[in-house]
Amino acid sequence: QKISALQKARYGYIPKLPPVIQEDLSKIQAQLGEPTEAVADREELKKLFEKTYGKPIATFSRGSNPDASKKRKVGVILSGGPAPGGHNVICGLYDALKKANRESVLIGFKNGPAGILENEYIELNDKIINDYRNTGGFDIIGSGRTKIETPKQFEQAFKTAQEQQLDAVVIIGGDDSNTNAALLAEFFAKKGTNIQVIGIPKTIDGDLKNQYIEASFGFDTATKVYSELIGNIERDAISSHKYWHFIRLMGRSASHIALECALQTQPNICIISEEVRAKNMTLAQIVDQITDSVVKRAEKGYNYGVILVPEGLIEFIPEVGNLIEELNTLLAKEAAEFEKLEDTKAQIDWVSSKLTGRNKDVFVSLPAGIQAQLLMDRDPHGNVQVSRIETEKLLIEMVATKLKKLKAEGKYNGKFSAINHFFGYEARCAFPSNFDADYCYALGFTAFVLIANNLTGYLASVRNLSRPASDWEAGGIPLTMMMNMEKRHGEMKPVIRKALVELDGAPFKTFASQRDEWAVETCYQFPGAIQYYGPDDVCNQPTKTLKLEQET
Ligand code: FBP
Repeated sequence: QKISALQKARYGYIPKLPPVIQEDLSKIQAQLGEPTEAVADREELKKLFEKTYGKPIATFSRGSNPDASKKRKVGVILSGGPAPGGHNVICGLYDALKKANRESVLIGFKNGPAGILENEYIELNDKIINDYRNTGGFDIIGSGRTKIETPKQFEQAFKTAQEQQLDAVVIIGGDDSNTNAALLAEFFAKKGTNIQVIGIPKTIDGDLKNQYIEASFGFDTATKVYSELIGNIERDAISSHKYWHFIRLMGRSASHIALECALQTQPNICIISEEVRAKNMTLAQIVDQITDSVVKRAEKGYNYGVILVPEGLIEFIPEVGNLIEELNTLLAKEAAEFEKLEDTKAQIDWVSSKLTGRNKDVFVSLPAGIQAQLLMDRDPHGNVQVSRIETEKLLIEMVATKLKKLKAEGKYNGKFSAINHFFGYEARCAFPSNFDADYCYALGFTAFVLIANNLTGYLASVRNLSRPASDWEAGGIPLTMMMNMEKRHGEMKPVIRKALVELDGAPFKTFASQRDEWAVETCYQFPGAIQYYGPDDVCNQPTKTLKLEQET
């Protein structure tokens, strides 16, 4: 198989590690702090996680851990959407395992959590690992969105772990997959076994973070790729002066991706879903905000612009959010009846007849295309598949209608020609930036050190990320500490709390302090493509979000 010149060059890249984990592994000891508490719903969670609730935070320091060199067998799972750097997590885990004991074995469960349920796996070896170092994608073993949920599935996972004689399972996933990791750790502990479960914070969405987990891997690379593309479109806009570009960006719920891209590219408008919810904005108000910028720019002779729309927006508009909540419960409860309906039209009619009050009015007022998209299958975690709802088209349609009205009233005299884009899958498998390559390799190593210190129910953590890797600190955060109870499929479930954009945080405030100017003037910035080789300020910079968060 022929490989590209860049892939060949990236094989030679040596990821940087935090100093403490560069040590001889038998000299790294986990230091345990005080017991911890969950972010909310502590009593319910204590009952659900009898064995694993409230563990202390773990940090690493020089000491003695003769157990590290024990021969081990570990299984690894890639879960959910791909994120750049996943291969390096596996490489880091493999290298650490083999460094501690050459006889140890790493198996990769195939195609996500389904792999452990069905005992489908491959044994990883030097050849396979070397072929995937510093590459994007999750194709080394494949990924999937199966949820380990039912008692039968937990038993199946346990059976596989026992048959395989695993010492530990490492789950590389987002908030939902790490919720699974916490449940599995508890299940194994209740079974009286020592099989450990360690999670790794993955997702381009950037919403698996908190005081201790500074970033999920993949966010850095994905936002750099999207920002490159947005910058290129901005340059096209100022070259040809023809179009308003409406760009929807992946990120499911939170607007971290849109905000980071806005900070990098300074578009005319970037909608932040969390602000829409906080201000209880209606769809009509969002349309007014965009229209206002279009009108003002037209007065200056700029009949072009760039608008960023986070894909989660639709759920955060309070009136649409309420509608989606009622729809989720309705579709979960009356799934059998819904499935019998012949076509989309029948589904829309049936749903319209079942909805109540204001939700019904909102649903009926939406274009048929969006109505149909709102009824599409939920993912296995019960979430609406927002990546398939074309909010940017909805906004274009509504802005165009509003501008027509203003034109008729003599309040607008420009030209509005809009183009819609969706940037999502383009970035999830990019070659990881140096930051993600280093961070992920360090997370893989960290997972091993947690295992070697007999810990279970932890998320690997590497901190101090806005500083050079020589200042990074590795450790583990108990999974139950990040959990609360939320409604899923109409039922209350334990889940890791998603981190949304904080409106009093530095990234949002920095954006908000400049956006009025961006809305009217042309202040675009062109970040260009990710650079892997060159000066530090070009190729070794973390995201603006991380820098701003850590400066304050
Ligand atoms: P994860 O949370 O699994 O990392 O996935 C993130 C994501 O890329 C979201 O941004 C997007 O909404 C979703 O996956 C798309 O899912 P799918 O890959 O199933 O189309």
